[in-house]
Amino acid sequence: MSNKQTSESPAEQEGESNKQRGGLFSRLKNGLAKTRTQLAEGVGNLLLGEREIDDSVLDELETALLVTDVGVDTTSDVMAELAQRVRRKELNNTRALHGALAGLLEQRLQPLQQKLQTEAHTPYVIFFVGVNGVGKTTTIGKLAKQLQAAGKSVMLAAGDTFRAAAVEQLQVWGERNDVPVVAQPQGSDSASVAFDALQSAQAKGVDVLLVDTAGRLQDKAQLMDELKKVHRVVQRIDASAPHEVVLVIDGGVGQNALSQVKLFNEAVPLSGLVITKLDGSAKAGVLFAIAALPDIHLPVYFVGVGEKIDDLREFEASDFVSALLSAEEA
Ligand SMILES: Nc1nc2c(ncn2[C@@H]2O[C@H](COP(=O)(O)OP(=O)(O)OP(=O)(O)O)[C@@H](O)[C@H]2O)c(=O)[nH]1
Ligand SMILES: [Mg+2]
Repeated sequence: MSNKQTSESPAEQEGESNKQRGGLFSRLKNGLAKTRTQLAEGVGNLLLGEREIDDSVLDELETALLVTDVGVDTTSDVMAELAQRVRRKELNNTRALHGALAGLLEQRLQPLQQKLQTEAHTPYVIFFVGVNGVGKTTTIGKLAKQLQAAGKSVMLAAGDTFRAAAVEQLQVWGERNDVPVVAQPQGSDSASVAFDALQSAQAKGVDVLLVDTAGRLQDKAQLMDELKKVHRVVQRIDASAPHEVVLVIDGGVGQNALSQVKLFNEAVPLSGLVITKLDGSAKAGVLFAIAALPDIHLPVYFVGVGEKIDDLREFEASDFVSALLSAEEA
């Protein structure tokens, strides 16, 4: 399955968007530098030079993949496939091995690549959930701009009524994008904010309602209870809502992301993911672990590659693997 877009925009526009793509690509690449360096160190010159493949090359590659948090299962699957191809003489040197590795990794991430579509309902209600500090509020701010640029009207709901300054933080993003923010004072009922917001969004014919939620309450059980309540209350107005529940994950947390996926998915059924901070010291391998989850299949709608408003991009498996495996230069 490929979601490659065929662009029909005029050459000039395309040049502009390629330039932007280039900038984001290099940021992604820089962000993945740590993971990439681990890979490169582990496999010597595998990613750069061309030499014969022997057992030590394969051993080094296996260790390198494990170090980058790709996960035991993915690593052993990938290594078994590569070893078989080497035995069949299909891969004759490290350059060919590199290409085969890229292909196998991309194949695993391809199912995660899906676009967020907001046309099926009006208003299209999207909850953003996740532990504190992962980038929920920032992602909402960035996404509001992208949706507007795509011609959609947007409203924000300040559902994090727990943390001091959370409402103000969302209001700042609202002002920056010139979109309405529905809010109540700190300490109010989060479900009541979401309820008000959905009513208002319906009345105004808003296309997309982005609902911010708390990352921390007194304890985890309370946080999950609150999410369930917001979910329930919103359904009183629109039984089909929320249309998406997006879990935001900090790309630096490694395997811990898996327990966050499971934990939140038990409280409110998730429909997609955003992986933030891939410009930082991301443990990029965790995407493979997410892709390999046996019972939960979630698309990665976006990746965050910085704190600024334009630092959000759609996840593309091939770009991601290229950034991961590309050589140090350039
Ligand atoms: N470098 C980098 N920083 C990010 C990214 N996304 C968010 N941040 C930063 O991470 C910090 C936390 O972001 P928030 O959006 O406040 O996170 P949150 O999930 O809303 O946090 P709580 O409201 O406390 O639950 C802020 O300093 C953001 O600027 C990203 O993609 N890259
Ligand atoms: Mg927040």
